[in-house]
Amino acid sequence: MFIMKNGLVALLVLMSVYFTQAGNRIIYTINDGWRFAKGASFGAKAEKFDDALWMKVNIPHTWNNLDSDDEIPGYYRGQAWYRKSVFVDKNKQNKRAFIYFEGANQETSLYVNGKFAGEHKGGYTRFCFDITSLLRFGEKNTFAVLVDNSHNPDIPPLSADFTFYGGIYRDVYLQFTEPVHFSTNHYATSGVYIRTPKVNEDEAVVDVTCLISNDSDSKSKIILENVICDASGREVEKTTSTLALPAKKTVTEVQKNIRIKNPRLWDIDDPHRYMVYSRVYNKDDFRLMDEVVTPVGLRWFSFDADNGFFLNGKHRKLIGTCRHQDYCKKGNALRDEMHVRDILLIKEMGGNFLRVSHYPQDPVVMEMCDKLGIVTSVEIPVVNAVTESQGFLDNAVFMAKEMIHQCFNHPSVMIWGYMNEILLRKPYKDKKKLEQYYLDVEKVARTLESTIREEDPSRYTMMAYHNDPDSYEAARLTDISMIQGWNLYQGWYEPDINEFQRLLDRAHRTYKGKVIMVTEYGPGVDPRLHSYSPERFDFSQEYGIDYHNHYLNEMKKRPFVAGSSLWNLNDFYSESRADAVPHVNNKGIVGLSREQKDTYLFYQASLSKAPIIKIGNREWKTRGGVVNTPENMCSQILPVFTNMEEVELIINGKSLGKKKSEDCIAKFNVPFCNGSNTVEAVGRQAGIELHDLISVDFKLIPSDLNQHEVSFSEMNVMLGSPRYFEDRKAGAVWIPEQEYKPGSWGYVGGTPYRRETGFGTMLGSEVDIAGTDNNPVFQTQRVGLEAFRADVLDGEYSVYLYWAELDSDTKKESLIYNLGAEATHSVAGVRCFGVSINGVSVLDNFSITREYGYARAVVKKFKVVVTNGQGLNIEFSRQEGEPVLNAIRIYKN
Ligand code: GCB
Ligand code: CA
Repeated sequence: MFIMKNGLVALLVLMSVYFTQAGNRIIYTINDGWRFAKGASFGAKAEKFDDALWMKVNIPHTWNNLDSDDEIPGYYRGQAWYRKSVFVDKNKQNKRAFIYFEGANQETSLYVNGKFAGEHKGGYTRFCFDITSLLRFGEKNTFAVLVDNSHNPDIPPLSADFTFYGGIYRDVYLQFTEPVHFSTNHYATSGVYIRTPKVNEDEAVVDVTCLISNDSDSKSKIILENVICDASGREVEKTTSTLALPAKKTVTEVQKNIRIKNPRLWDIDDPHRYMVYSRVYNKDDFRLMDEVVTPVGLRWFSFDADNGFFLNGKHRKLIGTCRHQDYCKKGNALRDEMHVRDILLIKEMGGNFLRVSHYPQDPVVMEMCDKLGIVTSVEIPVVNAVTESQGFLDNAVFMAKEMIHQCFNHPSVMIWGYMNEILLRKPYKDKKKLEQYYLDVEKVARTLESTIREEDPSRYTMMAYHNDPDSYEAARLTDISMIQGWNLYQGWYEPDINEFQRLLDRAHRTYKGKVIMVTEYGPGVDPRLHSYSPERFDFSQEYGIDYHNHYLNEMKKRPFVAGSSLWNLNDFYSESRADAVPHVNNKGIVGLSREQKDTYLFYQASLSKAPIIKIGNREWKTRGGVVNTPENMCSQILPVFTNMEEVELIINGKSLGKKKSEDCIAKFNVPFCNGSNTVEAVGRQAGIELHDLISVDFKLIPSDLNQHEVSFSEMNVMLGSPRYFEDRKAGAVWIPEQEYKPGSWGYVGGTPYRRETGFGTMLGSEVDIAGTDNNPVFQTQRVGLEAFRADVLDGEYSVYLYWAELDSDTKKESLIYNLGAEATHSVAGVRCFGVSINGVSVLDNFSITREYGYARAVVKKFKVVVTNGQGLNIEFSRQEGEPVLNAIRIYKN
């Protein structure tokens, strides 16, 4: 029929249909509808097994995503099983069949129809098994997968500040090919590797290495073709060679010196990707047997110890983030789209660098970095410590090889990393043993370094240290990698923020010839916390800005700092952490659900080339404060983040005038009224006008409780605290304490609770408070207070008193992730006190620990009738130790 109309076209159409069916590999995910059960399940690998009562899950899946919600310390680390019946149709009968796991943490064994198919160690790299001989075609097949995330001393990481989620948490695929195909058994890559030994503006030289397997019983003659196309799909170069493939053998063929004239380079601002179509044809009938497509970016780059990073001959300061594969309530089991969004966030922020930390991540992450022009470093998860065993070394080396081969073709990758803060956990105090341990760490480092350089001499190597240069020198680790990465937290874990730049200068002076990057820096920021007197470790958004502003400025001043990756793009779970949000590391510039903190907006304004204007505090939607203007409003500072010179701010239709921005921040004193407020920022520059608009629900709390302009309905006050806290689940506003004055409200007597740390005393506590998701309400306290008074009008009130004992009964608790420094908690002893409200004793001989123990949230609600203009007077009487109060809520009924 076709031939009658147009013979040639019809023939082409028929041929291409035939080719796609016969030649192209078939690959699809089998993510959905697995049966899952935790625990060692006897017989679960068998073909016939009753899993009908098992939970149904979809991959990506982890069994630890909700473990941080409960109070039970730790998370499930052990075995679990996944089972699924998979129908494979008859058409695939004569093909080779493979299964790919993009990642499963951390030891995996697969059984197909009851038979062992393969196993893999390590949680962050891809693996593939040939299952051809185990499959039944035209029938259902049983896949049973055993995954185990138990601690294994031979598999990195041993310990780290993140949760080692167990599960098949990345995509699983089935793949079918002809018996002659690009190899699948070389570190589970596509079997095609692309090198660009020479690239400049005039010419690029490309070498394509192809591994081709002949799984059939007879020898085969093939034509290998590599076609390079530009981004528009136009063919640029093409090479072919004829090969003889012996039966049951894999052959490596390198097509060398493919020249591209005037190449369009891969660059940060123009990340142009060529595509290489590698094809295998049957020599006899020109039938397409297999095809693989690989991106190639043509670029050259170098790092210089004094002048930093150069891409395609141009100096570029690398500025970006680290990232964990982690999301609110999902753990590490993220869908592709979620990974993609994260990389977009970096690009939209103006970032040009991603430290893929602390392990290789989903393939789409790397693909996005290629597409968006984000330079990357990728590393294996050798973190905190090593095991002195051959097994550990072998696994680490294997992981490095997997990483290199699996990420090899990504133009964005320019650095391979392999150790992070490896001396953070020193297993020995004994000097001799420690020296022996150092020798072993050094051996692991040197072996990894030489492995990486051998596998890929085209890129740089990097190791990341924490601020303990003496130890790294003692272990002879400072000279091994080509780049030194420094993870620096001065002004966070350590008190003096200015130490940061001194340490940088010291490193530059001391380690001559070494390229220096700041691989981590960052403060904890709980997006719900604000403070107008920000200080270290208060987790406020405002301290976050001060810290990042300081670091960014100091790095910009130093050309020898080749680049930086702030810690971290996103908040992430770390089971053993106790911070403002329990089990969560809050150093993200976006939250667990990707809400943008002020720190993100600050970077966006600082790094973006296009004009940008963003009102800060935009996630602080329910805001509050005490009346402090003659017009009965509350004036609070509001930052606007912008790279425009001048901003005008308009509140509820009234202009507050213009302000110049400094370090991309313009701060306004904004008078908020009770209820809903609209805030608009306007930037004008060179003919453009940009607007940003937010709305704020403001809860005004009167200072003078006897006036009628602003009536009192409720107040939530955190004692011993200068912070503001938004309880997002209740839409409630918590405000700082103030001292009582007649006619108003506040505390009488006492001092804010401070804790001892290795670096002096700090406000509040950082222990996790059990029984609440509002840690900050309980983590500060007023010690030795005599009373809390509020001169409210007559009426009925609910008074809620909030307590948590912050003094533990054990003297010393080493913080888990304070980079070595030790913190102490003072001993509570016996604390007993009485509480009376308006002269009536409501609690006597009250001991928090006797009834509730240490660090548990306690809220007691009292109904109180206020008459005769007496107001509220809550008095605390000392019985043993000092009385305390953590917070108070007064609510008019
Ligand atoms: C570090 C670690 C990182 C931690 C971070 C922190 O130096 O490399 O894994 O999460 O500090 O927040 O303490
Ligand atoms: Ca994926």
